[in-house]
Amino acid sequence: MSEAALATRSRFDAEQVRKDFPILHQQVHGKPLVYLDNAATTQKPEAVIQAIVDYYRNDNSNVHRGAHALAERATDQFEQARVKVAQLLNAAEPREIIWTRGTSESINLVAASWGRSQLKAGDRILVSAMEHHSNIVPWQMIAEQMGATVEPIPVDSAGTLDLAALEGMLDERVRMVACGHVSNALGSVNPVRQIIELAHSVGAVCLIDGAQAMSHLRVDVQALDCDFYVFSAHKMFGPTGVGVLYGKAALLEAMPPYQGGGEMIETVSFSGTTWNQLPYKFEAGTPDIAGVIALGAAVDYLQSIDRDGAEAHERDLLEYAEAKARAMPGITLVGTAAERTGVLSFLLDGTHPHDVGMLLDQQGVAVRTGNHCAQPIMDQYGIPGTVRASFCFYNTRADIDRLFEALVKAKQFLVEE
Ligand code: 7TS
Repeated sequence: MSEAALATRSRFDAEQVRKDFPILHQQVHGKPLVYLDNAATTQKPEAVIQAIVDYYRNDNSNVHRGAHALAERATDQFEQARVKVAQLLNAAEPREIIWTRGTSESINLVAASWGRSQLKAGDRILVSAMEHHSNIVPWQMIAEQMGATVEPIPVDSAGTLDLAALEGMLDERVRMVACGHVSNALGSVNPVRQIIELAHSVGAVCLIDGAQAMSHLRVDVQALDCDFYVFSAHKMFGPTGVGVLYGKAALLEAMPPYQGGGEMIETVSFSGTTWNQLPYKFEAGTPDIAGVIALGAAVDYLQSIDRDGAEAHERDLLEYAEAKARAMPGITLVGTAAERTGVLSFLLDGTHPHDVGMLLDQQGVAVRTGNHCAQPIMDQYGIPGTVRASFCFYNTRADIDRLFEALVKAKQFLVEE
């Protein structure tokens, strides 16, 4: 590591940051909690929890409707959150930020609305072989309706996407390339800039699933030139039930509404209804107002920490964990791509991941086991799933020591006795 990188790392104080997350300071099964399931959902800092409480205590009201002070305060904060997310992503305009329920709904929205209006029989949709089901199934659903196909972009045994293979698959019938920024199952960081460029070279549109990227990496949608970028608030320190769809304004303008209801209309009559402008065209019904405002608080939180330091710290955690895994006999790593973040996926030879997960939990260590909703890549590797430890900047080397102490005990129990 360079001296500059070391200096940055030393500025990042994970122990101090941990104090912002009240949930981390508890015992589970009589042991201090080690939370290594951050890819499933990150924990929430006090400021985010407080934003939800403050909203319901002081400002609860519907947005964009009431002619009173509370409604005005709620609307101001709700729209301020949109501006914050637009700034975080460097979107050209706040109206390019659409609130959804999460990554899954964002992808379903694009698949249904863009897909219904743009796809025709014979069109092709490419998704990487390591996608989360949320970035496969909505495409299969719309492809079936429109007579299009969904094809996997090959991924090698290390978990690296095969860019040359993608290039070879491209032709003018490819209309959508949908790819994760970071794999939730393997931790691979995909070369999204090149993927987007390749998609554009044949006139295809590109959707990037940023669910696993937002807590680890900084994202600039204009620099990436990406058409759609989607993520969930709950995987970046915000609440569950809220997600983001970023879309280029021109694409969103051309898309029909996804759901009908209040807010998304301009005028309604039995002779014909007209749509509201962006972003409201895609926001039918009363949204999760508290959740959106709390996502705004999560963005403030992210902007307040030393991101360079956090990234260096997370790199250190992954390297430290990987070195420990390689030094422990009987561990097989799943996902060893050169570019990775946040995830150590592995098997303990001769055991089932679920049994390992249970024994870790009993020792206070929270991980996830299973196929991580990425069954195709697990099938390709011929395994039912993995044990996944997923990291955040509030984790420490001590957490990883606890993980491996617990693994040694699990191994003794499952393999050696
Ligand atoms: N895409 C990726 C890459 C994900 O990791 C997830 C959730 C989703 C989409 C769906 O997000 P949601 O908020 O709409 O549910 N991934 C995981 C996980 O790895 N463990 O639990 C949920």
